Amino acid sequence: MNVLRIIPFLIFLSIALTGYSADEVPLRELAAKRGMLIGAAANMMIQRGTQYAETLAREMNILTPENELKFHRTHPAEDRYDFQNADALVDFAETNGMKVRGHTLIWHQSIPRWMRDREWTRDELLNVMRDHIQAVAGRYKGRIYAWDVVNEYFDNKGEPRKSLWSETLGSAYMEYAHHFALEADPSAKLIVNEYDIENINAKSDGMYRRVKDYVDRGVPVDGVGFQMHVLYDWRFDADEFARNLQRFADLGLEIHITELDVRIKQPVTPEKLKKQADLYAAILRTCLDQPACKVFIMWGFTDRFSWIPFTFKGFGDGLIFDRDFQPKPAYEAIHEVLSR
Ligand code: 9MR
Repeated sequence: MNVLRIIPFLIFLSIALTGYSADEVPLRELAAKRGMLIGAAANMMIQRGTQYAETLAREMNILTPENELKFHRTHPAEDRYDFQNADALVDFAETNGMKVRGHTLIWHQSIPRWMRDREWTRDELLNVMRDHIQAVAGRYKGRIYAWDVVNEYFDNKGEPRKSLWSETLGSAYMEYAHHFALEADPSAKLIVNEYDIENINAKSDGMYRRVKDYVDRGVPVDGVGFQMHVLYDWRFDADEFARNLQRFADLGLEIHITELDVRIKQPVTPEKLKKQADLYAAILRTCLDQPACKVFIMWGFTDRFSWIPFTFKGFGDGLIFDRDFQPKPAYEAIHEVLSR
């Protein structure tokens, strides 16, 4: 038999087996044409999983280290920093022509034991903050597209949340952190990252007042990060979301969707996957319609690795590739929106 004649069959077979057609234009290419960054949170599977690494590099043009830049990981002892894993993720991104979002310099979580085990004076804690930001943001100077300088600063009333940082340094601790970050890496965009601020509510109003005050007083800030950990049957109000984004854009700030996932209550059905896909598409459309919305990042990309099942019992499947790295309806929906 002529070998050439079985080539189409082999191609068909490989598509049938992998489910993925190499002809399909990757998301990152479509996003780039729209002047947008599309990405995912990534973990150390970049070193252990070929399919993991390949899918990430093929589809995304930006990544966020899911955990490896957090305080307790990079700064495990007072006099010791550890950048091994963070370096690997930043190197992986650069090797694959991807940008990196830095997550996160200061957070009320991920405080290492050495900090929790003692009391701090204001001056001491301010020094810890400055040293940490200089060390971490300084190490990656010029290589980080944007930093979530402070993560989850607000409580649900829109006031500064009680934490070691706010209780020792007062609510101005976020300003200090922004000044230190600007000093350490003048080229990184400085972002205030938060959850549950999609709608116009007390929390997003608090965010608005705070960043407007920063803009008015010249405190360095470049944008607002909308995490968006949402439910598949969330009653998404695209108009309200668009109006909310607009008020931040009107301050001259960028908008980053930073941690989107759309969790499904088990069992998963085709109807739920369709709702999930529609929601992904609608959120992306709103972002595309807003010139200030430059970044669309999901909190992972394969259902094989996600924080959701560990945190929300009975929920899962929140991402756009399934556990076997096959595109889900949500992938197709995003692909279609970006192709238009
Ligand atoms: O997905 C992250 C999970 O692996 C970590 O155990 C957890 C605690 O560090 O943080 C998760 O990521 C969170 C992110 O850093 C901030 N916004 C909420 C995310 C989900 O909890």
